[in-house]
Amino acid sequence: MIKQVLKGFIAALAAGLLSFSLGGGALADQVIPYPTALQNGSFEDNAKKDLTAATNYFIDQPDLPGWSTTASDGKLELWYTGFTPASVPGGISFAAQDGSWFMEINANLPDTQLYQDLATNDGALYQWSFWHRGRTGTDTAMMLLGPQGALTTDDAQPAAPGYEGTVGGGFTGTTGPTYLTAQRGAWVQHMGYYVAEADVTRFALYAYDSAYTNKTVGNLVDNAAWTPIAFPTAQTLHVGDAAPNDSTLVDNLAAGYTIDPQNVPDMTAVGTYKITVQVLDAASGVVGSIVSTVQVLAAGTTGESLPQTGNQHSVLLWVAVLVCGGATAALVSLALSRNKHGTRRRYAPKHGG
Ligand SMILES: [Ca+2]
Repeated sequence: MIKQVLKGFIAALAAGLLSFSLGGGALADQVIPYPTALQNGSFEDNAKKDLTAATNYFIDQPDLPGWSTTASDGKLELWYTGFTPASVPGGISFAAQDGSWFMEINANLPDTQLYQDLATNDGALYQWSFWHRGRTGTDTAMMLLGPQGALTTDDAQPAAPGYEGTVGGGFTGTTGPTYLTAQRGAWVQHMGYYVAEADVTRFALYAYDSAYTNKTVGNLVDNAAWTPIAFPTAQTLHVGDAAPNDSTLVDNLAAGYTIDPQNVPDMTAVGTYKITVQVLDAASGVVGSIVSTVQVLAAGTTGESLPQTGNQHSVLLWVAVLVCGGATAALVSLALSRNKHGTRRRYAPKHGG
């Protein structure tokens, strides 16, 4: 029986590497406890969702699936469409930008962030966006993105040109690509691009300043989004091969985007080449870059890598079988390798007894 099982392993090895992949969902649920997609970006799923009064609520963090706050009291401020605050500013009705519900970034405490932690592909390009509106005048928010953990204004992301927002008359605050402004009169969308620097990224909306004396008042937000745009790849070729095709230098390219690799190797020398791949939007503007890897081996050598396939992580099983005196004797090691860059890890067979 054991001999038959070992024969099966040997047959599998002869046929090629034992390999399978985990889908993004399985990875998020079972390996990293964070989702890859932004949850509840329009705030429609909340503990008050069956109510229709045009008012606001101070709710506890667990009452808004997906979102957390840095506020020490754990409170979040939820607004229903059509809410007309009695006094601040008074007489002005605020409709949701999307659906029926929206938020103030702050509830009771200033300088707080409304955030989610998301599973990300280190090195991949993402698009972020959210809708923003002032409450009493021009409010200023920031999009903070960085590896999971406390974020500061150093993590503020620049908006793409035209997505910084607008300021009203008399505004004296700071302006610039990271200072995302919105007036009271209308919702504006802020949008930009970010290359993930870790396997878990914090997506945080930060209330930087408001037009009101009490800085917890203002910075209405709705309809936040997080979209994968392009993932880097890793591949192995040989000296003398044709230069890698552009299509092999990117994975999961979002619809409407194209790429422009910058420094493709000429395939005349052995080496590991980091290729900067510019990503362009439908208007042919460069929105960001990813870095793909091409390992060039000497002609005739055995390949060492597997190409990365989308948002999946290959799991490679290596089974070393000890052969003693011509007879298969024992299964001596089983090694499991998970490497998101797709580089195969080699395990030397262990010989013994
Ligand atoms: Ca909404």
